[in-house]
Amino acid sequence: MTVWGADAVEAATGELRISPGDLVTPLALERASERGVLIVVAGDSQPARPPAAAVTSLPPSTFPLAPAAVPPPPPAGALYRRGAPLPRTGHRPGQASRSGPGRGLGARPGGRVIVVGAGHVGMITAARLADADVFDELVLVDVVDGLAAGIALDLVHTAGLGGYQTVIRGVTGLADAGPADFVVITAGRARQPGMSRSDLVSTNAAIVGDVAAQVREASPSAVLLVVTNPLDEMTQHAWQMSGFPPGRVLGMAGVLDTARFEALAALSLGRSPAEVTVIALGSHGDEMVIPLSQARVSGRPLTELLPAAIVAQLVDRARDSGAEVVGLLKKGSAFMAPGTSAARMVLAMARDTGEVMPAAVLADGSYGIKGVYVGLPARLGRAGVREIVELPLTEQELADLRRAARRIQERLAAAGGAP
Ligand code: 2OP
Repeated sequence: MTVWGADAVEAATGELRISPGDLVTPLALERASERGVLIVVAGDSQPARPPAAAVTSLPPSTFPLAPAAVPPPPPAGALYRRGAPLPRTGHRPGQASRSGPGRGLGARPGGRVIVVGAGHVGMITAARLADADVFDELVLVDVVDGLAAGIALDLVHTAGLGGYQTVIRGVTGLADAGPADFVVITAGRARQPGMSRSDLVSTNAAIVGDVAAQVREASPSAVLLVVTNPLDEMTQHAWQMSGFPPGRVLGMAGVLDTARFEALAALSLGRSPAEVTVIALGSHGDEMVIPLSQARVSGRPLTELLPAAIVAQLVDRARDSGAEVVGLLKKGSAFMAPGTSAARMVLAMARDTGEVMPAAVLADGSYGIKGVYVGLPARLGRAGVREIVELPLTEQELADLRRAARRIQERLAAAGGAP
């Protein structure tokens, strides 16, 4: 059986010939429909144009498994296309696969992933990626002598228990890591009690800027995922310093904020987080926007199931969850959910799933926002951000989102454009 992806449709002229039993991915169907490419099953006398409905009616297990070692270029004009449908089956914005990272999809795209920064977040990101066993090689990088190597060795010892074959190394510099398909930047100072994420701006800008410039040289084709705080500003800075196209630089925060809200709402409802569907947008901080118009519990509006005052408390608590963990730990910040969220995004991209996740992306005019990195729904694929997806938000939610973008822009300007 062959899995036909969007790249095959892009390469096809007029028609794409497949064999009975082959699988055509939802994105491929969508592109075929857009490009007017006929999908012809050998032996079929009646070649058919793919029905638009088929794009959303396939189960998630039919999503592309990214067999290509080299990521296909994004289809011209498709990046950041607006108004594309959200996936209707199986996965939800920001929601981890219920079968766990790396399980159940059968995908092993291979390649190399680098995690820069072997602190707590980097360590958990690496552990989740190792567990998923989808990469040929995982390299941890940290300037502290022995730290990355020590954690890498610890993970190597875990391979038999975790059942993974990924080769794992730890080095002190990006130059020793080799070129990668994905680079996750977790390096930087973490918050201490009493600090806001913005207090970290100058310290972390120097670190992130330096790493992004090195990635440009060492991994010129990589997708760069930024995790370092303040997230939105650091992602914009990494984009500028890398010189990469914006679709290949994105930030992880919305997946984490979404997971937190879903967990807290599930506790309030006495339900499973799997039943709660939310997407956290805006900034990773005070201007986080949780559009309640989109919030569902097993398909029912969340606002019908909980009193408004409780929902408001949940939003506040989700927004302040990072600080709540910092306050409890007294030293350092959260790492379990942040590391798991980062790994979740990398795995979605590596497997080219086409999932829509909240991510810090360069706004392209969608939602009336342009030219600044802010949390928006993004369809992710092997080459990074395929498109920004526009959801039908209320006027107030739109206003809140635009305010978040303005505040990020103001902070960037205060920090001197590039912080
Ligand atoms: C958090 O919210 C570390 O920013 C991260 O916990």
